[in-house]
Amino acid sequence: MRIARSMSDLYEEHAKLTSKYVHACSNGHEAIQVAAGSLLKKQDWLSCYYRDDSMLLSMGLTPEELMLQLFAKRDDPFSGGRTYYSHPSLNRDDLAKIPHQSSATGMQAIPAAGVAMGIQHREKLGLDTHEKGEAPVVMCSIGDAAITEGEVSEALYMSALKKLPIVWLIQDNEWDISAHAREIRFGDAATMAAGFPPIEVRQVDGTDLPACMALMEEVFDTVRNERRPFLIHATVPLLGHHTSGVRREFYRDDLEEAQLRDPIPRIEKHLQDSNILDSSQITLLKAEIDAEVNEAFDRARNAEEPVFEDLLAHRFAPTEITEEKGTREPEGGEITLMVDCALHAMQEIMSKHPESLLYGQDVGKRLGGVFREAAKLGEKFGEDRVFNTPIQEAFIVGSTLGMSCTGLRPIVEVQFADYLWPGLNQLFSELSKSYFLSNGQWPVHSLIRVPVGAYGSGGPYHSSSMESVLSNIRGIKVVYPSNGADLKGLLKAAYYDPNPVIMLEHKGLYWSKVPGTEAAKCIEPSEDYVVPLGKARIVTHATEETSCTLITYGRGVYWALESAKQFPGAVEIVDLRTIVPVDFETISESVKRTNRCIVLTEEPESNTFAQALTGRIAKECFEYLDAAPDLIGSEDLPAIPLNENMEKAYLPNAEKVAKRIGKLLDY
Ligand SMILES: Cc1ncc(C[n+]2csc(CCOP(=O)(O)OP(=O)(O)O)c2C)c(N)n1
Ligand SMILES: [Mg+2]
Repeated sequence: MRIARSMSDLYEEHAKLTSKYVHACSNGHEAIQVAAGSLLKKQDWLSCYYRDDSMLLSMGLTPEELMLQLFAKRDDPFSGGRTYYSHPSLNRDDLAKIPHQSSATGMQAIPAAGVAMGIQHREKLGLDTHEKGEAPVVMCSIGDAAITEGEVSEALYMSALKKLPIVWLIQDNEWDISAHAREIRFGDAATMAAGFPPIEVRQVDGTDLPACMALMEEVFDTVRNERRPFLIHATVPLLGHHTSGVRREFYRDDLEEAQLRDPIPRIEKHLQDSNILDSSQITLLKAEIDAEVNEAFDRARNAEEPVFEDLLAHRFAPTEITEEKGTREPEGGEITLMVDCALHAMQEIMSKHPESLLYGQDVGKRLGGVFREAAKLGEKFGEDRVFNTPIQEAFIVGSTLGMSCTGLRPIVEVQFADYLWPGLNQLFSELSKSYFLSNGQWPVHSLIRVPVGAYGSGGPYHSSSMESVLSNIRGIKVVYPSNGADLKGLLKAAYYDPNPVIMLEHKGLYWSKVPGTEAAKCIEPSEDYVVPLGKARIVTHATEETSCTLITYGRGVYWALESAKQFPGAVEIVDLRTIVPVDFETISESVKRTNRCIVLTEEPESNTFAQALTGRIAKECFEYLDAAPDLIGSEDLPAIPLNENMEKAYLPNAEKVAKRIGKLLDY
């Protein structure tokens, strides 16, 4: 406690220097944090928030390690200078593990519950065994205002539903930033947790170190043995600034009163009253700590800065699958629907890898997915590996981060692309940034399957495309197969890829029911067949002198094939197969051969991935082009109407595409 206070005093003394990068400190919260942190063993997991510096010190990190992050230095052990003070990511064998977490308040709750769910599944599947009383615990620490975030409720709910081995620690200082508890909440964290009865709730004066230690020891011990969730509501005063930028004197009117609850004089008095230390020993100890902290401060301040090469490291974790391998069309292979190619790929993955799991809405054994895309997987692999979740897209997406940290390989489904939106925050704030911001410590193996696209009057909320939004989330890969063979090969490659991968699967192609999409069903490739992410496929080669390249993906491949029939030998169709990373090499080689191109997408044209790609081709292939690259997409409208004729009119079709090909070839 004294070390943390000495550090924050020093930061305040050197405010000009230390507030170059924003930071927050634990003044007033030290006792509960020290009690919690000191119980974390190396098998445990911590998910904390920006005010937890005392917790980090008490779990075994040094002041210098923390200060290297304060100054965003190259040797910052958490992020290599990429993220703020007290935003730890740690994957070391000697200390509790800390997955990456963002600065978004409360958003660490779902990944933390995901870790606990991973631990639970590993125990159920027999992948881990523990000595009695040594089983791992996940602790997730959150501020009192942050728990009102909706995603926290999803996480609490799942921890209650599944009885996960997690300790929720709520540090209640009654302040949001400047909004006070009186304005923004009724009751407190304990009131809220009462709505989740399987969570046992405890309350403690978070300034009373012996009381905090006793409670924490009891709770940790129970969770290690009984494997069930707890929530601890600790009341604390906020003594320091909200952050170095938002200073207490701007708005606080309760500082004098808060000061009376300072946990440090309280523990000093306790030490003296109990004859553990006398006042001169305390003074001496404080002087020693101050000297140590000062030295650490100087070392951290003068440490090396990151260099340019550091900036570009850890964009994506390297994958082993870089070549197409296996047999795409095995002899005697059967023509198989696209949806079944995926199902068979899942079966093969799950048979081979006990660490793989499938979860989402309705994927469990009763239905096996609303498209029957997971049919029989529940029966085959059991409910510890294939299971239904509540309707919680944020949890479905965000929990994969935690599951992946435990060594499991989650495959999840979001029922329709239109319902990925509630999960987008986790994808953007947590999954996509984990590998980069943890300086390579926490890649996220997460495969998210999403049925997408319009056909057969799916209507406005079951038909949307969303690859452009996804392609804007840097740090994830986006795959979009157009046929069963590619779906199988890409699904395998995506499973082995140590990055978050979104697999967009067009519902209209699943059964090849839509006229013109028969080729989506094809001979099923061999079990070892893989298609590397980021490699396009040339579907038809142009042989005519005057020709064009038609770049597309998903459903677009079939509009392209149909329209190209009117121009034999003149259209080279490139099926991208992967949106991110895009195979620009294949695109530009083709465009350089044909000198004309069209990009075709199911999305409305404006502000899309396809439009950006058209611009890139115009720029990078300019000298080879005989005409401006064209772009074809859907009508620029907020939704896809239900009515069959309106849906048809909204989408591109072979006729519309053929007209534009004709125009381009005539140019
Ligand atoms: C999603 C999100 N919204 C808003 C913010 C801005 N913000 C940062 S800290 C904070 C207050 C959080 O208060 P609390 O959870 O009680 O923690 P305390 O700082 O009091 O310890 C807010 C609103 C944020 N970081 N993330
Ligand atoms: Mg607060």
